[in-house]
Amino acid sequence: MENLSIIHIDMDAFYASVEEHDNPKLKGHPVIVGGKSRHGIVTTANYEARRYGIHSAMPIFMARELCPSGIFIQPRMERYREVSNIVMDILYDVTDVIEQLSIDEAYLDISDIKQDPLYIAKTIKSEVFKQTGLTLSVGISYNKFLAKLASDWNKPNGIKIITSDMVPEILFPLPVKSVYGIGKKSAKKLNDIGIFTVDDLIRLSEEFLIELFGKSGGEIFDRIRGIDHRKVDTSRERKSIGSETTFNGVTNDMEILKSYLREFAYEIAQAMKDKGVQGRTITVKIKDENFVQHTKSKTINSYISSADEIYIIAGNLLSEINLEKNLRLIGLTISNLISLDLEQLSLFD
Ligand code: TTP
Ligand code: MG
Repeated sequence: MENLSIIHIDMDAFYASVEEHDNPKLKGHPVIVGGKSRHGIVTTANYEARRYGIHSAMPIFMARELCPSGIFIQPRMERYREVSNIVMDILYDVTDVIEQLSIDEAYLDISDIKQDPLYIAKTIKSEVFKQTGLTLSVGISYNKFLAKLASDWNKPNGIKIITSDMVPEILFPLPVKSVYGIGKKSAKKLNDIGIFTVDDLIRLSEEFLIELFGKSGGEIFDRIRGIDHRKVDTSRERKSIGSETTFNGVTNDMEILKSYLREFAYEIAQAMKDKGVQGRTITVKIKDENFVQHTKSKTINSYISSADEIYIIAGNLLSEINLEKNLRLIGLTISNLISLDLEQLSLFD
């Protein structure tokens, strides 16, 4: 059997689920997250609200007409980023070969891990649920295109494996727009010549597709046959810099914890200097004696890079963490980075 080496994960109704989790009274009601003004649009809706036909990018006023009893909430990006960081940290515990596609979506290449892919997927799901109370959907396959298709298959809270022998059965009935690389315009081009499904599309020659779409025609030709050579691209480096330590034993001694944060702050400041970046989100992460992880983040308005500034914010965050339980681990990261070079360049734009 082929190598099921790619996992794609996607959080379920992400922003809406975070809102439900933080305010359980919302559970069971249609929840719509989006800009409040008349001209605002829906960023996402929970599955209850989707039953009314509400979806991302729909104008809010239209969503209100479809579902007057809906609960409309303004996005809290900082909170979503914080949860996203926890999820990504869990993925980085599995492997470093990760490509984060958006705030709630990532590919993992698990070729080097000697565990059953299904077991890895279940571990990710249970760990994410444990640490965030949220569900996600996981797709497993032998390439990126199929893994992403798979994560969408049993949403929400799904797991789906696509093997090569399933490809015709799964791909052929799909509308052409489900194929990665076929956007709205290309779909229209195809529909105009009577091609609606992958089953229609697969009858076209590679030459014809290249004629129609240029170079990407060849990729589409391969893709609908279940072939996709794209690698999980780790070059989009994680936009954060951090350090963490697992203690030999456990501790909740504030002075000891603070001395770690001070040391991390100096390491981070040095690394930022080397890379020529500044940042404005500071996150303190801890793992308690029961292995439960907590994070506290603060985003400030201005970019900072000095060890002292980082340390002061980190210390304040630490004081907000409940230290009744002993800790096994403490970590500090800075994210929301900008490159100083880029900023200087942009002055001349
Ligand atoms: P998605 O993963 O596309 O959507 P979702 O997580 O809300 O729902 P599901 O995956 O279960 O279908 O996007 C992730 C988040 O990104 C989403 O919660 C809100 C945000 N988003 C926008 O801000 N604008 C958009 O147009 C879309 C599609 C998403
Ligand atoms: Mg999602």
